[in-house]
Amino acid sequence: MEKTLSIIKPDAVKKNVIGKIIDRFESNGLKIVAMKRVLLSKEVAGDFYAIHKERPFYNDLVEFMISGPVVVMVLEGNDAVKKNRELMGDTDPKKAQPGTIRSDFADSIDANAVHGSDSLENATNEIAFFFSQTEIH
Ligand code: IDP
Ligand code: MG
Repeated sequence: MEKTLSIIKPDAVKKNVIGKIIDRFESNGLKIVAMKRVLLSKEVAGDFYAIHKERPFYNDLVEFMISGPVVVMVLEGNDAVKKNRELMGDTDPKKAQPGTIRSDFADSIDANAVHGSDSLENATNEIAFFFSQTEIH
């Protein structure tokens, strides 16, 4: 069993498709073992995406992530990291396979509906960034 971090981004929360996205996870064998809806501060969003600090889109990404509430979740299941990335689809919704979350619910590469950890190591760090052990069951 693996755990991974998922974030439903402000664009998808505004579209009122939290339930539809969560259904993709639950229908594909992933279980939500922690969840909260939060409005990130600039500092927290900036820290979370610190690995992208040198990328040209970093400031826009941080501004976007604080533009409205997000839903942060820990997903658990077999191969959870890879399975979540498959369900999400390509970073660019226009390149994402039909039937993936980003293809179905996202409009652009900067407003792309969901975040998902890209490795087991990053998943462990990202989960600890948002949740204490007592919040994961
Ligand atoms: P990922 O979310 O598919 O793992 P990353 O390369 O880790 O993609 O990028 C993190 C986030 O930064 C993306 O989800 C997207 O919101 C944003 N992003 C990535 N590349 C670009 C870009 O070329 N232009 C604008 N935003 C981007
Ligand atoms: Mg990434």
